[in-house]
Amino acid sequence: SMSEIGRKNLVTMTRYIQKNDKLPEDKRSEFALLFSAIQLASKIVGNSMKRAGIESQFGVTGTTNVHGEEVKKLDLIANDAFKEALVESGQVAVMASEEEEEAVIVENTTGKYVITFDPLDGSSNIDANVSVGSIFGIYEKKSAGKNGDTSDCLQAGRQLVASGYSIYGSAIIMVISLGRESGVQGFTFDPSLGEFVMSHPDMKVPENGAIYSVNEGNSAYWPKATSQYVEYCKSSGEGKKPYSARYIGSMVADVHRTLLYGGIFMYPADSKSPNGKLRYLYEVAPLSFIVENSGGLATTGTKRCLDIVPDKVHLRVPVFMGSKRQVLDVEEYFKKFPESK
Ligand code: P6P
Repeated sequence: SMSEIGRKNLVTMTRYIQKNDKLPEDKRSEFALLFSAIQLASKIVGNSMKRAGIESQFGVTGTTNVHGEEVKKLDLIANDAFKEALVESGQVAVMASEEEEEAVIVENTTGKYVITFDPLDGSSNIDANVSVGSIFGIYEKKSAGKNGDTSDCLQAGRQLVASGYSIYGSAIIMVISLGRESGVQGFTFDPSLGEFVMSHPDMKVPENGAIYSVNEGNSAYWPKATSQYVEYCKSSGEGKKPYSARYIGSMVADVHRTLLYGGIFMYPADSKSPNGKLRYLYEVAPLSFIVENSGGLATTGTKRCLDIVPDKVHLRVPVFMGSKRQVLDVEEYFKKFPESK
């Protein structure tokens, strides 16, 4: 409605980026172009999600991705949407996607950025209408050549210059961080404006939370540190009450809830999956950057996630992330049972 458009102090994502004085001038315009591409891709994914049932997009294409997981049509739509929008932005030299076996080098570009992304994380939940999301990380190209190189994707999360996620639920919400000094901001898509408008300024994960989020179906395979910590979550005594269990099974939804309500999200290593399940480049590192820039922590149990230097595009790492208190407790258990990893 006209009154909407005339709304005062309308902070769109683009305005937020262009006015962010924590960023040097040249970065602001480059980031504005990058995030405009990510917003466009997110709108395309959000739309195709809403239309999926109508256009019978549900169901598999009969192909599988590098991880042997059935690929749903929406995964392909999402991957194409992100790749096309990012290349068109003119800012990207290299892309690493969950849906691409190898890093994608963008030819004939002056782009200086490297984007790692999971275009549609949690897609196994789509048919059940559970919230799913897109996750992205932004690095600066480090390789000397004119074109980017796969090595540009293999940087520690500490090197991220920005990261974020879109979550497709009752609304499309984008949560982003342009670096530690900028903190974490949330934006909600307003269809009447076609803009992502700031809705969650300066997000801070609660220092302490009473929610634990883990797939307990794997508990028979956990190392001692993990099983002892989860038992602690359920215990009461010395003023502690049992934590609530919440597990959606869609990482973006579980992490978004953890950011807002506090507590801890875990995908531990176990004897079946010695490095856990979640992938470093486009799930763990970008979300660890968000969690840490909002005052939380992210650990593998023995090492802060952002300090890991990945050696391959689809590296998996164990992850415990969320409220500082809970993550420090986990690290205590791994010190107590050092044989666990
Ligand atoms: P599990 C979804 O498939 C996903 O990649 C993440 O979004 C989610 O956190 C995890 O896997 C769930 O895995 O083994 O608990 O079903």
